[in-house]
Amino acid sequence: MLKKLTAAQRAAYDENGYVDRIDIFTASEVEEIVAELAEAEATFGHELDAAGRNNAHYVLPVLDRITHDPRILDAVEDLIGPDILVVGTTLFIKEPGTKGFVSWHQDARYIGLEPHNWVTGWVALGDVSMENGCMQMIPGSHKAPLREHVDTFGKDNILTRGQTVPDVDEASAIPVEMRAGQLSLHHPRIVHGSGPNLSQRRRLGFAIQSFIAPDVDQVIGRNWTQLARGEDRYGHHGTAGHPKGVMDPHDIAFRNMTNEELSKIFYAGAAQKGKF
Ligand SMILES: O=C(O)CCC(=O)C(=O)O
Repeated sequence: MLKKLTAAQRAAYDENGYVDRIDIFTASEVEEIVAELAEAEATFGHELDAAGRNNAHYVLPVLDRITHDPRILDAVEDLIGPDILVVGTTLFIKEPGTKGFVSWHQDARYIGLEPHNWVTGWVALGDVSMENGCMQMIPGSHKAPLREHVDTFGKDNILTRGQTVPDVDEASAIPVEMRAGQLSLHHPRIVHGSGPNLSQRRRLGFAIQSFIAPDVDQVIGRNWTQLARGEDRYGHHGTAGHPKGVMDPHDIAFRNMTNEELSKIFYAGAAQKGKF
């Protein structure tokens, strides 16, 4: 029996490779989350910029709470089963009127998580639309094997090496437009990307990259995981804890260490290193 998704949403995920507009947080919950995040950014901005946007759930309790919210985990359980680990998170922020974009890519191409028994969650912490650079998905693209990517290292490309699937049929792309507090879930092999923020509103997204079943191993480098639900009978990964407070120095050191290792995974085989 499904815990959070409707049968239609579950079927849409299988067919299209993603499901969106899943109601999770109320307007007042989003307001509290955004205020907590803004306070942390105002106080510790340098720790939450660039690479600091990776795995910020290790240093900010507000992001740890989102990552382990039972409503989100119920939806994830409907896709990958009752045993759930969290490998990492990323804050995807596009400031008003900025050029940053995310090229067409498949998450599974560079992240080293095999088999593809995992799913990425993306929480809208403000309304997202085409105007402010919401994600766009190529429906059904997850059914094909992994595509070759070209490393572009484009100046405004938010991805580490500007990895890009060439020749995407952009006319078939579907925008993931959502209200603040809604969640989307996408498959490791779906081709997706996002455009620049042409609006005067900040685009604030929190991606949980990713929720994995415990049989999923890391085949390129080293990962740490938090047990989010159920049990881990495989023990493939190092164990990560929860933040002790806001920006605890030990948590920052741990986060930085895991980000260094993540960087090695992202740049494995690359001709050069990019921004993060
Ligand atoms: O936030 C974005 O625009 C891209 C996010 C993304 O590629 C992902 O979560 O896999």
